[in-house]
Amino acid sequence: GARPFDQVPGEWRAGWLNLYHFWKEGGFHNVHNIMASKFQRFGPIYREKLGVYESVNIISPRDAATLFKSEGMLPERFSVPPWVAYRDYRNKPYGVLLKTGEAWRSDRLTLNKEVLSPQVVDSFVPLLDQVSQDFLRRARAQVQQSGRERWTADFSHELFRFALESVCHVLYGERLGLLQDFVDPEAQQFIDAVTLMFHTTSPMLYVPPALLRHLNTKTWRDHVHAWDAIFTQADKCIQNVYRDIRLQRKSTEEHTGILFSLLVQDKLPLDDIKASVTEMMAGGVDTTSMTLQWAMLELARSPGIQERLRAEVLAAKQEAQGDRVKMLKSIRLLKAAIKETLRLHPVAVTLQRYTTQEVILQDYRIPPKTLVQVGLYAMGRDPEVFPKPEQFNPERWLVMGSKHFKGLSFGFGPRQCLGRRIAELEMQLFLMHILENFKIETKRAVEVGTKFDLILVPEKPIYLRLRPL
Ligand code: HEM
Ligand code: 2DC
Repeated sequence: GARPFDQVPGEWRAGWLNLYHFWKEGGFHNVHNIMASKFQRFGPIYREKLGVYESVNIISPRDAATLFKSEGMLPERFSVPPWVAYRDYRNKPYGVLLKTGEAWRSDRLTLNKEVLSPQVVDSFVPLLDQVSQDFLRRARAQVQQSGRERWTADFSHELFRFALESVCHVLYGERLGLLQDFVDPEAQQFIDAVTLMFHTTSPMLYVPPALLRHLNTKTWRDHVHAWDAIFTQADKCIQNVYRDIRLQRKSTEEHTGILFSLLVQDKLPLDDIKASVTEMMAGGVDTTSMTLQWAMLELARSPGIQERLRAEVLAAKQEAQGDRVKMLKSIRLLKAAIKETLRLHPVAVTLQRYTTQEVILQDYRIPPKTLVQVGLYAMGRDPEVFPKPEQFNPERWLVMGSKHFKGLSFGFGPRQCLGRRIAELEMQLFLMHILENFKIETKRAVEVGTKFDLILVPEKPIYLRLRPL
């Protein structure tokens, strides 16, 4: 029979002491590297306890498969304590991100139809395409202004605005105008609030929700302010659409957008719609923008790969005669390049599930209700899983023998990323347009490390250059 749970390697007896060591190692910004070195030290499975939170950590695609195949109908991940604490503190309803059980499932099924299903995602293409076109216009204007036939910058702020504009266009069917010269200060505040919200989450990640309020630290107060700003701004956007419907300012044909469909369908109570739409608006800023930034850095460092992607995009364009929906069906290598970017630079350091039954991982018996984490960052850089992991090589996704549970950047199963299709389309369209029009360049030698700020982000600014073809 399999080995008992108690024999899983690791240091899991002294939770608070571990948390202290973790903190001393600069753990709050270094979770990804600490995990990778624990897999080095303990092997492909280890047990850990930080504060009151115990977990089992795994790295192999086979174990991930075992975990996800046993997750059942109502999968649950680690609920980020400060996020729960904020909602309880302000008496706000949870959206799908934090709901559990049947309540999660019924909201999620309704949302899936409007956000994730193949029938609706094609209708996002023109909305997202417009935003990419505006980014191009802006890039051309910047090139003009520079007088030097190029635009050199740290693109993170541009990409934050691009990402928020994109997600709002599909959510609300309306433009915010974030790619114009004048940017609404409230929209900029929203962007800053999301970054602050993530940044203040990580130091409180292993503190139980009830304790956070009572400790009332500066980090907690900043966190509350950040969420307040997020909810206030999202509420304004939601109210606008809601008012248009009540006043019948827009007809059903004319109006597009996820929120509109959810409101007219009337399947979810308004408060639940609001909660999940707010989560999507906030979830749509740092995730895709940081991934695009990493993607451009990787392409700038590999001019040969960039040329091959450009050739693919230009051929697709010719064949589809500019029809973007058609083009999106023949850009295999570009899609692989996005997967490859997320392998090296995942947004989520881990995926997590609570087991609902006993599972066997690495021949250990893991009891029900255990938090199991898949070390996504560590897996992406494990030479056993991805030969020569340090090489950015999109083609590996096209030739790999078995991709079984290796492409997990958006999670897995019914609890996977709700924004996945929006994110993928948004990133594909953006990169298509950039590759059609610009060369992406950088100083060849730059190495940029990773920092954990709840999501994984570049540890320092990335300077890139766009040069018209
Ligand atoms: C959940 C990754 C963009 C909204 C998740 C999860 C991951 C993830 C790994 C957890 C999945 C799991 O536990 O199996 C990413 C990546 C993105 C991205 C890599 C872009 C590069 C977005 C966008 C939105 C969004 C654009 C909003 C439109 C959400 C929501 C959940 C989620 C609401 C929770 C879903 C639930 O619990 O039912 N994402 N995400 N994400 N994401 Fe994303
Ligand atoms: C952070 O140990 C590290 O997509 C923790 O768009 C485990 C953990 C749990 C949930 C993960 C989180 C990590 C990283 C950020 C994720 C989140 C689930 C959804 C969220 C991956 C790995 C994210 C960024 C959402 C955020 C939506 C929010 C702004 C409303």
